[in-house]
Amino acid sequence: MASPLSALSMPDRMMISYGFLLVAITILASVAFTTLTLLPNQFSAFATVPGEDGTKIAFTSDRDLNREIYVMNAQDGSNQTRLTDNADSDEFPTWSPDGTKLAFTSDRDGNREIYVMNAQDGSNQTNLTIDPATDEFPSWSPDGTKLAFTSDRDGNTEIYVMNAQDGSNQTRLTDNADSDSLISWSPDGTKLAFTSNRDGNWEIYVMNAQDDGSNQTNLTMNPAFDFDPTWSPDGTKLAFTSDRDGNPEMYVMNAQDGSNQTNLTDNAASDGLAEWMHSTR
Ligand SMILES: [Ca+2]
Ligand SMILES: [Ca+2]
Ligand SMILES: [Ca+2]
Ligand SMILES: [Ca+2]
Repeated sequence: MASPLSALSMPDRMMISYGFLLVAITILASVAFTTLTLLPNQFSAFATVPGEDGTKIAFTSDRDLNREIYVMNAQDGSNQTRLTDNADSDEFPTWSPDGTKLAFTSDRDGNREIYVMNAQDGSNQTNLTIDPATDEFPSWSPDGTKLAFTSDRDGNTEIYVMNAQDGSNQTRLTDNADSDSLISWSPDGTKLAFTSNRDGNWEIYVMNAQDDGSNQTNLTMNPAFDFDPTWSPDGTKLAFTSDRDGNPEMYVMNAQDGSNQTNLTDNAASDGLAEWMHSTR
């Protein structure tokens, strides 16, 4: 494993200007550039994901000498409980929509796989992917029945879906020689937004989630670095990060056709890595 900085092929200006967002950028970049990176030791706890009802946070820590997944009470950090316990890296926990399960990545079986476990106590840790390639970054469908993920099992980073219950029906949705990653489900579960460099630079795409990835459409169509889409709760808009105006800014656009791409932050500092507030929680 290389260090994060040396492993990343992200343009230097992005790495320098993001500063405090380095940790998140490192995670994103490890997807976008199919490079697995180890985060610096000083980031002992670097990944947080709120539970469905907002009362718990799952996170990753190396406090017990290697990366394990923990949960704690979101309000005050009490009841920090380790859910995984093995000598290899367990990380990137993400809550199922009903808050009962956590999907995560682990290399305990010799390569990166996607696991699920019961969020309550870490029981039933199950390897869903079982493939010698690098399988990572699981993303739950809104109804909790499917997990989208990335894998390089077919030679480069592609997006796949599988049944969340048992890993059956692992289906490739993208098929090209470049990288496809950073998946975001539309709120109704019918579409996936993602980032790809198939057209020569990083762009935001959407595709149908339910019929093997049809209608893959480039929404941004801009020579700059456009990445990390996230849907509005009503499914009509996508927020994303772009450096088209000289430094990373937060943009929104219409999810249907990429129209009305608007810079929301518009300042000299670095802005990005958005998460849209859920209107129904
Ligand atoms: Ca571990
Ligand atoms: Ca694997
Ligand atoms: Ca690809
Ligand atoms: Ca672009």
